[in-house]
Amino acid sequence: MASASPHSPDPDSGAPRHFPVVVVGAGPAGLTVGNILRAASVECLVLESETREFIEQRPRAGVLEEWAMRGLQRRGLADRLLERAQVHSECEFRFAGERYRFGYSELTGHHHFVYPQPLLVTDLVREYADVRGGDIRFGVREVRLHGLDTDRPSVSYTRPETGRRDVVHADFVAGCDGARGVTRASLPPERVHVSRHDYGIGWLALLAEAPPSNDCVVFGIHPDGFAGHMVRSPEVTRYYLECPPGDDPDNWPHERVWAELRQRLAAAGAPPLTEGRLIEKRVLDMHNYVVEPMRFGRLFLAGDAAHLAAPIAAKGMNLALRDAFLLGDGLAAYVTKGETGGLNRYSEACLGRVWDYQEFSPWLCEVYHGTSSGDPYRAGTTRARLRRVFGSPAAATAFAEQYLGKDSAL
Ligand code: RFL
Repeated sequence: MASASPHSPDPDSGAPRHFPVVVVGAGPAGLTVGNILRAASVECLVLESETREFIEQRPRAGVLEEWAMRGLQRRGLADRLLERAQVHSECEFRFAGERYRFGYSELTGHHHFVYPQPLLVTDLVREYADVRGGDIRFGVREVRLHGLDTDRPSVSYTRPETGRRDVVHADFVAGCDGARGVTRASLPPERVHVSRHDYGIGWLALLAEAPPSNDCVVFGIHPDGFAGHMVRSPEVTRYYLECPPGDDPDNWPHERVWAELRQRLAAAGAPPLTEGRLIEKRVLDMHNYVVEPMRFGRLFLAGDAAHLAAPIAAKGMNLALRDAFLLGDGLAAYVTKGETGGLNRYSEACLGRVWDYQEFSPWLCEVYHGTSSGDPYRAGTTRARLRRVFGSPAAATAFAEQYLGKDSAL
């Protein structure tokens, strides 16, 4: 624990404590909400099931949209990001043995920022716990939510050190515990609607201890299956390979991975792939979902807890940050000034953008996978989409706007 609320009893006394906000989950969403609240001098408690070391190293996303970076910057959360992130302005499609550069910054004036998620989480934890004096408990077990539709909800959890069960009272609970958390599961099924889309494909997600093999992101569209090359850092590169859903990563030994990557990313004049040890190899279950509304009583869901976007268009962390900006600002305005507007509008304000990105994801997924589907009709429509993006300035600009994410002043 980093600090105790001055208004609460001794945390070890066993007496229930009260926080205006309890945040479940210390990912990008939960830590951003916590940081916004601490900047407004609102007491909050963040509960995280993993250790600090674990969350600071968990590899995942890497691409931040420009509005998300600016939103972090406005809240004093982007100093290290701005020093260390790579700024990208192009991506590359490879198909039929050719390379096609797509300069999205030239079309829109906006960029992508490449900053690995573990670095962002490290920055956010440091700022929340060490700089802004926020209260955070790592390694908690069996988190349970109670009385969400009352004015006095509470959260109980088991402390890792003692095995003791603690109860904290709250005015609000922020459910930021990701796709496998408990907060979404606490919603009464009859009060929410969950929409789901399964892509029917798998992706082998790889991290290679190797420098990038190209100066930008590459999408390899190939009859044998999609392959992706994602820049992460000068030492580590993320790759993806389309595979059957539910495939076993053990079916993909080092030699097979690199042979498939070379084959699917091949194009005239392309630099050779720089191979390296594979430090992560997992098969992703490619699906999306959206929970509506994102609020139930005193519980507000944010990030992957509320909506999932398979990493096809690199949107998940960006959406998690957008929710967190809206929720953090809404909670701070309510607790410090009694303003209810932000919280009342929260779910609707988030869901517009969520559905916008959800719509783009299957569209792009079809561009990646139509050629390898074995269906000549889907392969034909994929070629038509690519021809349009590279042949029509209007289509190129529309694609660039969706790929980069809409600009917004959050
Ligand atoms: P997170 O990051 O999953 O954080 C949730 C936190 O809650 C904790 N937790 C609990 N804590 C207490 N009690 C419980 N019962 C709990 N259950 C879970 C977890 O340990 C964790 O610390 O959710 P958040 O904050 O909503 O952030 C979402 C993003 O992490 C996610 O959308 C992105 O990683 C998705 N994603 C990408 N998004 C992008 O915007 N750009 C990308 O380039 C990108 N690449 C990716 C990705 C996701 C990937 N995977 C692993 C699916 C690449 C990959 C491979």
